Amino acid sequence: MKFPLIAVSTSVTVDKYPERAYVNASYLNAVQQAGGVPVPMPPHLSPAARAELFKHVHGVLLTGGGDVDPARFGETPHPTTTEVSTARDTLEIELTRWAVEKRLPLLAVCRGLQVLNVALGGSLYQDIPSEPGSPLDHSQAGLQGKARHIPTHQVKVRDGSRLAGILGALEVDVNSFHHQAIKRLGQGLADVAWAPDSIVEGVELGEPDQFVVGVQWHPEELVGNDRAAFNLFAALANRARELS
Ligand SMILES: [Mn+2]
Repeated sequence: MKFPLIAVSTSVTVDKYPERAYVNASYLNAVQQAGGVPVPMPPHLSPAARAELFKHVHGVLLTGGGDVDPARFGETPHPTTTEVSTARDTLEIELTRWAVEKRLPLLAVCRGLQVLNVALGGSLYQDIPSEPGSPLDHSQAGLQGKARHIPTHQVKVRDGSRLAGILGALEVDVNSFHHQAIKRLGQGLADVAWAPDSIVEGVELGEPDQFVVGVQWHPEELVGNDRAAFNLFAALANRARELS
């Protein structure tokens, strides 16, 4: 039994002293529950350190967090734009392109899905209530603090998609903490899951032999009592194990 190494991107504090790199423990727990060894990769790693780590990891998990800089897809920032880190964007876009090129399995969560999309040339709605507008609350407003594991909207998954196969379901109830969403899809990405308001909630790279999957919700918070959520991490770890 091998333990694949999974690169896990981290958040960074923005405009706070001291500057910190950090990652929610739920991601680290989920990767380990699935049999992988999480390797946090903060944007503070030097190019040489990154290159060295890239050589050793077998899979990539892009985590949630602040907004991708709208300049990355040619737009000026909406007033609600929050926690933009150029260093984090750069590292994660690099990780994404590297994983795609090297055909390493990649699971992208929330902001991660947005990074994946932008790294492949796509664009984002910067603030769902403003554009495209939606009657659905994607921020779980009113459910604060420890309620991150409570699902608040449904997602429908395309039958026959890789994501449907992994989840083992065509409908899942999900938690939701995002105000951005996919607008134009990145090169080679297919949208394969949607909220009831048609916001894209899942994507995958079209090529059948490549494991690149993104979800807009937060399965890392659900793995304890949601088989479909656990299956996402298990699929990542299992695919990575084949390369370890
Ligand atoms: Mn949502």
